[in-house]
Amino acid sequence: MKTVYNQHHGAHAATHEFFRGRLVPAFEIPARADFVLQAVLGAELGPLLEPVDHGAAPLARVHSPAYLKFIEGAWAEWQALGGEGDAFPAVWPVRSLRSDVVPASFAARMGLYSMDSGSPLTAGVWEAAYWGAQATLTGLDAVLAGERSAYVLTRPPGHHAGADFFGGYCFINNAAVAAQAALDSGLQRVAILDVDYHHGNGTQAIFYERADVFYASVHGDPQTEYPFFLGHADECGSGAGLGFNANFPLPAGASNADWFAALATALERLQDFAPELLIISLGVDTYGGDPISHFTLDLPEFSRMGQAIAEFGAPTLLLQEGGYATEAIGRNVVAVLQGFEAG
Ligand code: SP5
Ligand code: ZN
Repeated sequence: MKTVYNQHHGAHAATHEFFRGRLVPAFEIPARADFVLQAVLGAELGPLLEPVDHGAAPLARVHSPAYLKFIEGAWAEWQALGGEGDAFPAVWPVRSLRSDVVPASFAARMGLYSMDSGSPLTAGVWEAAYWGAQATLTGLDAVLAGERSAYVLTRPPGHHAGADFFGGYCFINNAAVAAQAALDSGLQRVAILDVDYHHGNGTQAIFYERADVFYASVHGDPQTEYPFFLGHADECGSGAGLGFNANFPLPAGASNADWFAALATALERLQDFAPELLIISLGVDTYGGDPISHFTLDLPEFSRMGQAIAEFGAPTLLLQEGGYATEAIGRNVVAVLQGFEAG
């Protein structure tokens, strides 16, 4: 399997994030991708590709121009204000407040264009996220050209980012960019299967009213797990998109048997959709040793996951999302990819 490696990922290097009233060391760090790269190279999975620049237009197919402009220039604005350290939002336009007026204040726009205070915005966030989307598009090119699969090794992740907001460590929604680019290249039906521990609220929202992208996700129940405000089982799509969204929330601590039962149901729903392309939001924070998540998958399960995805039988683009047990991410990802190759 070809791996497209976003070698710009290290430009985004947060030091801290907020947790229970304190700044704690950031979880979403460059070492995550470094460990995966070492594991991918060590496993001799296949060639390593560099991202090819497709420009910003494919990003603007899913994100608003105002949001993209904001993210691109946010660090310079923060610096001009004398910001020290990473930038965090602190105020949001919740119910009864207006989000249709774009404020002049940078602090206000940080809130307008974000969903949480847990996603530090850094000096290199645009460089890393832009090239992550380019790596994604390069991986898509390989699959559209006839490869059975490709894996995109990138960070920051993408699936929490919406059309006009960042959050959950995500800034550009790579899965959404890939799905839209695939449709723009002539495909009719694209499936996104999200196996990250967290529900991919951004991806779901972007395609919620559309019948050309089916979003299915197995994740920790939002009653207790981030992102809390989306990802329930009764979210089935709306309008033309009704019936093209399927969520399989599981309680924190769910057994591996329950996880695979949910995966099987999700894959059945996607099989009925008969997609021409399968995009996997591949978070490995479902790992038992993950520091912020509560499922119990380990190497045999990651391998079995890869096999199940391969047996689906569609051209498959695998995109790196979460996974925070830094030293273990590499072997967990490689287990999925090798399971796929064997499947
Ligand atoms: C892509 C992805 O996996 N994003 C996850 C975002 C999770 N945000 C909430 C993080 C809460 C951190 N909790 C720290 C627990 C320390 N014991
Ligand atoms: Zn996650």
